[in-house]
Amino acid sequence: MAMKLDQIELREIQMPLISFFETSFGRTTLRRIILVRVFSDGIIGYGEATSPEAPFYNHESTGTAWHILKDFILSRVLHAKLDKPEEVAPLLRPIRGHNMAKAAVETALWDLYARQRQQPLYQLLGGKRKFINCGVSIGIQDRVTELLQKIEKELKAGYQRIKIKIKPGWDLEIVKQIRKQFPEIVLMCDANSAYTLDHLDLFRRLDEFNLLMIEQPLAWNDILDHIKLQQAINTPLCLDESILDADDARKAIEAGACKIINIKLGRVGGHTEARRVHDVCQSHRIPVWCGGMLESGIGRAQNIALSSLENFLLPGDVSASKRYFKRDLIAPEVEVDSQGRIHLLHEAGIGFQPNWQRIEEVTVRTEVLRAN
Ligand code: OSB
Ligand code: MG
Repeated sequence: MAMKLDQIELREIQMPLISFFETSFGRTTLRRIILVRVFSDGIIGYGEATSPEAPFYNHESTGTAWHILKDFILSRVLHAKLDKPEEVAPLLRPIRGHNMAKAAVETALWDLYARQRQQPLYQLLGGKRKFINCGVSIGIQDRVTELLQKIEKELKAGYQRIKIKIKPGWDLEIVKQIRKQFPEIVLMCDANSAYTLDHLDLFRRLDEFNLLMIEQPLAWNDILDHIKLQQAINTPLCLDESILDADDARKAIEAGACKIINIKLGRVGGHTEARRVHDVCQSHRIPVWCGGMLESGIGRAQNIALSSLENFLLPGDVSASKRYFKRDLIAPEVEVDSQGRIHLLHEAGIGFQPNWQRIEEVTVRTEVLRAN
């Protein structure tokens, strides 16, 4: 059995963010992240549950992911006879939803599989890129002057695209001020479902500001109203929260609900489904980009591998470790070059080595399940 597991370990780590990250659904200051390790014959694979601390982005949280992993996922995976990581998603299909919990194990098994073969994960996934193009996501600030300063700093660092978070009361006027100071930059905004069709007039006015796209303006589980909104404006809509698998992507595209899709490993349940979403989009000529969930280095490295696929045609939200944490959990830390690019590493698996001493320091609880 290619992937006979000896042991699976869950670990909750806690790391403060360098500065708070605020979206339309709230402010994050401390990340509570679950790391997964899968052990097979001396080789270890690493994954991360990207669930946020509270269920305000989707229904998942650090607590629910821990529960679903510990009580339902670990034993199923530990006792399954798996040959390939593609078999993990079908094995976990009876568990409804909880894609972020599932993806933590699924991506760890992809890392393990790649390390067993001594091949970079990105190559096993079919990625061809030598580097990935990076943008940044900048949260809601207390004052617009602070936002303008942050944008300036990220542009100087080389990032290729600026995304700002919007919510009612922090939208049109903010975009206006950004455009006044930075008329030409590649700019987009992400609403995290803060609006309804009652705000149609606002979106018509945003149309004048040459935004690359507007991400998830309407409800987290909606397709129909996004179709209506996309018909009413020129700016491309991008779906994030609403797309949970390749079939959702196909339906949204066929219906005209969006022109771009954000792919997140956690939201779709891992690499196998992420690649399916990528392929469906590619066959419809819909560009994709890789979203982020304020990941530690482990999840960040997984995102980099995914982003190497061909149809990741737009800069993603995968950026340098130092934007989030004083010290990351991997060596080397993720860095971006002066042109806003992250270069793929050629080591086996996710390419980065976990910094074990650092991981121990930030661990707050551990759960281990052993075979026999
Ligand atoms: O919607 O893309 C989002 C962070 C937390 C929850 C949702 C989102 C985000 C981001 C940050 O935009 C992306 C990142 O830099 O990791
Ligand atoms: Mg988003």
